[in-house]
Amino acid sequence: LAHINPDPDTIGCALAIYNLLRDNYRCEVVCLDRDLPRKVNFLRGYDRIKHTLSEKSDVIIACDSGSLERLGLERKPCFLINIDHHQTNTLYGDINVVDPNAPSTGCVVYRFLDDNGFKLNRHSAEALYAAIVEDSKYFTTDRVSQETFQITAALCEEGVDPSAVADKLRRREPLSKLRLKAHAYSSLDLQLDAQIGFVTIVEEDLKKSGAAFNDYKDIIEDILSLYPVEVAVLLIEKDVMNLKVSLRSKRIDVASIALRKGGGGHIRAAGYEVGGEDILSLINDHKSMLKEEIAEKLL
Ligand SMILES: [Mn+2]
Repeated sequence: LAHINPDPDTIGCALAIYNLLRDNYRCEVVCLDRDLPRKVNFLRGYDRIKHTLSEKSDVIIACDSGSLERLGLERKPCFLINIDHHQTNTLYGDINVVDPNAPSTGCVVYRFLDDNGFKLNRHSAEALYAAIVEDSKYFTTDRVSQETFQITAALCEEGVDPSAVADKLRRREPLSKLRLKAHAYSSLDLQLDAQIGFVTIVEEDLKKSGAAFNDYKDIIEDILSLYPVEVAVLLIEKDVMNLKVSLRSKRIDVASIALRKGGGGHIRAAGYEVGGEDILSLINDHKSMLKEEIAEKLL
């Protein structure tokens, strides 16, 4: 089971496990969100992802989700194995395999399978490789270690072709996504001597560019790439009267900020969602609130 608002890490992990079990067990791969990340559609089993949980499930293996809610579940429907790497994981499983030091849940899944004597096939290895390179931003995040390379080397031994996978992940983008980036960049609002960079995407930007909601994802990294920016904040209108806020930081803890607002995540990458009456005032309120909270931490 992958989490809602799915990314390549959660889908890659779910498909890796599915591809390993499908021949010998009755199993299915599920994501309760229909908006899947297209860039991983080359992974085996992607076209088999279901959007409802079978009521007859005996075991759920949850991948890359910090909470039951993020899976799209209100309560635990059956025995559940929680495999994750979020700092804010609520340990909601009957078995919890959680390592907040892992750069990707793909690494946690790899170790879990390896420790339990499973031999990976090429399709599982490719799915884990995609999960790891995407979540570690191609080996550039702070939790990347020697072990990350050992794991990816082991995946290559199973037949993964790194440049072929990278081409599929990074060079099949739709024009609409580039147009959405242009809209987003033009909204850039630098605050506190350009230590904070805010970008805003409203429904109209999505419509004008023809982009899908999911296409916003790389934009925030580009803002964080600016030299003086310490914290990048992306505010995006999600559904009607709903605002999704993503936070990325070079050094300060943004997970605590997101957690206080009902969200969660990692120290340097976190987010939350809020509802409200008027999207523009919601955006302005959260910008000034976040500016204050971030300013305190930047001291
Ligand atoms: Mn992840």
